[in-house]
Amino acid sequence: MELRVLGACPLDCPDTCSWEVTVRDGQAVGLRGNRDHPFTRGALCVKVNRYLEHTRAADRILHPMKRVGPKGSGRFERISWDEALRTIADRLTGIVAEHGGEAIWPYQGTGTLGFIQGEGGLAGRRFWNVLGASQHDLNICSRAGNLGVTYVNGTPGGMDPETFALSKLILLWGTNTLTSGHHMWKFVQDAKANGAHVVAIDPIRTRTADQADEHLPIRPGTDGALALGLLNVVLEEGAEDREYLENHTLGWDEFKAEIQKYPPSRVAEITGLPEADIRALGVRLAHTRPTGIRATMGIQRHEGGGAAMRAIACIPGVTGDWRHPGGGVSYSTSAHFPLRVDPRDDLLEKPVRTLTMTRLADGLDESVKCLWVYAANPLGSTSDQNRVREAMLREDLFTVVMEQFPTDTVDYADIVLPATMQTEHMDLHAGYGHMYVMWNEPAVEAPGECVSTTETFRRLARHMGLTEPSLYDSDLELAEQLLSGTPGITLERLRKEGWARLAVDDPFVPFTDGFPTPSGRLEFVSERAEADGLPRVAGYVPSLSARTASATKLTLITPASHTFLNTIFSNNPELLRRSKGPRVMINPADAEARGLTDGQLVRVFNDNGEFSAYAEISDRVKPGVAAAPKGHWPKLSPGGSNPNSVVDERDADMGRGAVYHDNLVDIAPAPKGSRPGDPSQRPVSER
Ligand SMILES: Nc1nc2c(c(=O)[nH]1)N[C@H]1C(S)=C(S)[C@@H](COP(=O)(O)OP(=O)(O)OC[C@H]3O[C@@H](n4cnc5c(=O)[nH]c(N)nc54)[C@H](O)[C@@H]3O)O[C@H]1N2
Ligand SMILES: Nc1nc2c(c(=O)[nH]1)N[C@H]1C(S)=C(S)[C@@H](COP(=O)(O)OP(=O)(O)OC[C@H]3O[C@@H](n4cnc5c(=O)[nH]c(N)nc54)[C@H](O)[C@@H]3O)O[C@H]1N2
Ligand code: SF4
Ligand SMILES: [Mo]
Repeated sequence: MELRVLGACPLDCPDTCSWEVTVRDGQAVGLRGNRDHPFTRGALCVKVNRYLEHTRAADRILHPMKRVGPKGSGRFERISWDEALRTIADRLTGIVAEHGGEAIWPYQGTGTLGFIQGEGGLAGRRFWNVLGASQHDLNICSRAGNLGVTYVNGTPGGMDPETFALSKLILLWGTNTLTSGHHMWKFVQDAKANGAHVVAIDPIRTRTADQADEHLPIRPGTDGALALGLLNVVLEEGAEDREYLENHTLGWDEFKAEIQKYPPSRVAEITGLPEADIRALGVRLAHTRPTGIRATMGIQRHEGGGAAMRAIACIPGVTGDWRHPGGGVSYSTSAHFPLRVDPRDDLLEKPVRTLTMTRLADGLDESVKCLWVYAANPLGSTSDQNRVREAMLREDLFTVVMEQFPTDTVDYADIVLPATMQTEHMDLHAGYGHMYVMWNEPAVEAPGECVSTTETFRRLARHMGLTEPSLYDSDLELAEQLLSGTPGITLERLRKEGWARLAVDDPFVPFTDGFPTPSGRLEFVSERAEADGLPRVAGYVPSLSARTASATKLTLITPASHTFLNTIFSNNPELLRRSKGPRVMINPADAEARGLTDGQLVRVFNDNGEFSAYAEISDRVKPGVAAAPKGHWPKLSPGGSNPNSVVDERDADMGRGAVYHDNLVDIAPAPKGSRPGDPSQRPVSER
């Protein structure tokens, strides 16, 4: 018998695609995008087209394991679930008794964005609250930008990406749409068919920039200055929307004074863009309504990244673009979802400390006795890899990793618990690039002894004799709780139809009833920002690379890879092959100055460490900029490290965001005799 089961892609991608699994005799035999979904419209992506293959990969972890070699060696022995849970229960009980619950760091990542199993919500958090564990601030991805936009609009939520079809000018600003969430592209194409002009603003000529009408190769970390420069031209043109400024914004006089400090000539110097191009785009912006700006996470992985998003968010306040469908700024839609997440912080006996995801190397000190990693691969994804590795070697640190695959992080675990994948568990999702609540119905039985996150915590609670009833809520009960705040979207309907649009107008025009800020207006000046120690007026804050003029150092950008999703799929042989291995793109002028040839293995280094990659000499990057995609597993890379070994563990200006695109490096030929990592050395789980 053949069944079609509706589900959703769980990965940390704005599109949260609707998918359809074909199940025959209990086996998943096909996976494809759901043609009925208004945003997905049938296509998945180059990565997730291989998801089923990935669920059956030879290196999938299928059983609980305990470490039998030194930490980091990846040598494990299969154990029973009962032994795993007993060992963990004993260790956690002992740690809580001796050091208190705060000695536990529940380090949850973005492996799945589900509200039941993953980043979005509930899995584990009630359990950790009962134990009094430290809280975990999951700020690795988008926090600085979220805050930057929120100071202005009161929420990070903005345009519905579908409304870009109605824009007449589209700025794709620090976002690589065709790689990092390509479903929005159809709406960009619709706009183009209606005569829209599309501009990509990116230090790299990405595949998105190739498809745009115009590409502005901006100097990294200077976007705030460009935003002010464009508005300077809007003022010169007398095109500011005075009625909107007067009735819907706060602090115009102060912001206007800030804008006047940035004439195009000065902005040209700061950004490295020709003054004529800045002026021309400013004139377009002045006279094209609606202008839609898509600015996503790339911009804010910088020291001044929060401020840059804040300045960009001010643009529609001046142009009045929020009046029009297709006008405004789109960063993320997640804030539009009224899902009711209750991690039950009331279960905490006393307030506990918060440990910060972007600060693993600093935070993993002697005070942490248990590191519990789930849906995360910190050894591939967090900053300052060498220091993280060192911290994870500590003998008295008890490390548990719940995983699907034998990542670098798994190699440091004391106990490994086998995790289910999306076709095997139940979940509920939002999108951060669309407006649909998504349901994922399990399609098949889990292989081996894989267990979902929620069920793992229920089993563990039972082993520890915990009596708090909400620890035992079933996945369906959790789903009901989440949906209790979404009018019109019942669980029954969602399970049947697979997705449901939020109860908002179509086209959706946000802020028609005002802004959820303290003043109810769009805030060019923000008392909240001031209280947080930030400039009162939105403006330009240069990034490290922008304020440190250096003839010898290059700014390294480490953007989304086309073939991986963070570090997921990087062990898939075909996607690894298509990635062409770890690469670093460098401008011909910079390559020549360093004696590098195309395809050569090179070292990229600074004081933090180094990684090896194949040089790709190309004018797609500006002089002074190098680009190495994120996501390669260190142990599958030449030299055993990836770009995060040179990334500083340093805060962005807001929310302690990471600075993945704001590091200074140099590049030199790799020493003779170095060779690519040998995948046969890779530890494989016992099966
Ligand atoms: N294929 C694929 N898709 C993904 C991911 C993936 O790993 N692979 N990751 C997912 C995740 S977790 C996220 S958060 C999103 C992120 O997706 P994006 O928001 O697109 O983020 P990045 O890829 O980090 O950066 C986007 C672009 O910003 C540019 N950029 C860097 N610094 C600057 C700057 O200072 N100014 C300007 N104007 N541009 C700059 C980079 O060159 C890059 O082309 O994508 C998701 N989608
Ligand atoms: N250099 C550089 N580094 C970056 C970035 C960058 O731009 N440049 N981007 C950053 C960004 S935006 C992000 S979001 C972070 C992501 O960093 P992390 O949150 O650490 O995510 P991943 O590296 O994708 O690792 C997720 C792991 O979870 C596992 N997993 C997936 N689903 C499940 C599940 O249901 N249960 C369990 N137990 N495990 C699961 C996967 O197998 C995978 O190994 O990386 C950051 N790192
Ligand atoms: S990674 Fe993004 S584009 Fe690919 S299937 Fe998942 S949600 Fe869709
Ligand atoms: Mo992310």
